[in-house]
Amino acid sequence: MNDSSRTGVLGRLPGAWALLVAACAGAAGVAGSFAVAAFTPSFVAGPIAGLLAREMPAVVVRYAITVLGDLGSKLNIVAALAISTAVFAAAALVGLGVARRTDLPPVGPPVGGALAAGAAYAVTAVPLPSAVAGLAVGGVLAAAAFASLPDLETVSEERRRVLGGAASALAFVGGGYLLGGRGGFTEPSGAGEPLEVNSVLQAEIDQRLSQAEGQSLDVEGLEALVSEDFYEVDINATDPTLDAAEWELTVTGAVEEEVSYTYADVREMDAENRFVSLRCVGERLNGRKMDNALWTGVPIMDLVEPAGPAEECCVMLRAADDFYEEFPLSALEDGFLAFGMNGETLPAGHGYPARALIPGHWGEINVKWITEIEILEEEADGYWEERGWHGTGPVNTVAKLHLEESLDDGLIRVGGHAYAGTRGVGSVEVSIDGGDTWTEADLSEPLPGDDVWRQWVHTYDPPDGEHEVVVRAIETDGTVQPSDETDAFPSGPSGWVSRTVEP
Ligand SMILES: Nc1nc2c(c(=O)[nH]1)N[C@H]1C(S)=C(S)[C@@H](COP(=O)(O)O)O[C@H]1N2
Ligand SMILES: [Mo]
Repeated sequence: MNDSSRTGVLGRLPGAWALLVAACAGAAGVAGSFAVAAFTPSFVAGPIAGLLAREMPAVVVRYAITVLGDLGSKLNIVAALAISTAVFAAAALVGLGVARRTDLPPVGPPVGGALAAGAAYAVTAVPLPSAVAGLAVGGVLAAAAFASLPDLETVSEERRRVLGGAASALAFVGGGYLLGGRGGFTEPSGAGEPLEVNSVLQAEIDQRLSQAEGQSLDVEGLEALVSEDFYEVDINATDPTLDAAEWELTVTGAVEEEVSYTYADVREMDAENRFVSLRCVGERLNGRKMDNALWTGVPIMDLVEPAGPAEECCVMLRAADDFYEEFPLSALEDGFLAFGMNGETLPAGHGYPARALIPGHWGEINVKWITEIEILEEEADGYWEERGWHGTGPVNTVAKLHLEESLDDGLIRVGGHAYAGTRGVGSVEVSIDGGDTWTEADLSEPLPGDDVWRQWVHTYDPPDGEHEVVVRAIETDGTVQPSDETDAFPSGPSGWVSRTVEP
């Protein structure tokens, strides 16, 4: 590299080319962070996405949840990726600028890289992925410099720099995507692995899972009684990565004496298996945020009672992701602390190493990654209640319609799932004339437990032309689910699901 080309490398870079090189460096920095951290809170975009979701005005978040749904959380992640890229690109631009001003091209890559690493560390507080992000930013700047060597003469100098930057960024992004997609260099966490329990409990898990399989209606396209793909709702884009060996759950607040439990303590207690269904208050009426699993864990009061809780009011559950929800102590009394899901340790996304399950209540108080049970003497607002929601009470009853198919003989089959919390689903009724007349649907046999959904199907001979299919659940005590339709905000969706069917 001779002296004049070195000065040319970073010294006289025109604005547009510099921006392109910086953008490449920014993308490479994000890829570098992802390569090491994968999609965890150590990935630079993770905390930024969380910050965006937390600090965004409640009305924007509500719009994202109720109108955009899953698209909302995708946009949140895209925005966080864009911000991370921009921050790294800014670091790269400073590097390029310093190189130009000082007329010392070799300082560009280290300056840009160090700034990027510093920014990543400021966001994540994790050294290794931040350092790799910085190396990637510096690497692209260096590649841009290298590509401007005079032996690549057929292309103009600036274009060579951008090509060099882009080629190296592509390598970083590709490599980062592959490595990060495989979990990066994060330690295996123990989440979602076979649950080691005693043989009695294991036999019951096997028996209940096969019972659920056997009782699931044999209808293709209808999700089984144990969900294959259990929905996830989180305040953050990334799941906290907790180490069970270091995890502790503490009972605090209005108690005679604070008590803490390690994971080993919990695993030594008498455990049970329970089917519990969950439904999110923010979902659409006929949405997909309702599922069922077989959970293994301990009654939550077995952990709370030794602390001597005051008996008056309520409880705040707090979690490692800074989520917190408050509800009456009476609801906690039926609560469960789960460490297993369908025969495995909890998957990271469902609260590893442990979560609360509060039967019959909206999903949000089923706190994942739980770390603290605080007994309160006065009511307080939880995370979502501070944002205007009323999602701490019992779920609304619903019968969803997700399956609609024409059978060979001209008949039509509709089906779905019905859930009524601890009130239980007694029957499901279907109308094919917009609600004038009703017929009872076929139901799956009830699974053991008092908070479990049921499947329903109904096959009928359709009238000519378009008709309105309506479905409603009847609770075990005969109460017909209310027909009035309400939005998810603030107290959860309610109403009869209907669909126009054309034979
Ligand atoms: N720690 C923590 N717990 C949480 C949440 C969260 O964001 N953080 N989301 C809640 C909400 S809104 C719902 S609907 C349920 C969903 O549980 P799942 O993700 O296992 O389906 O978890 C609840 N528990
Ligand atoms: Mo939720």
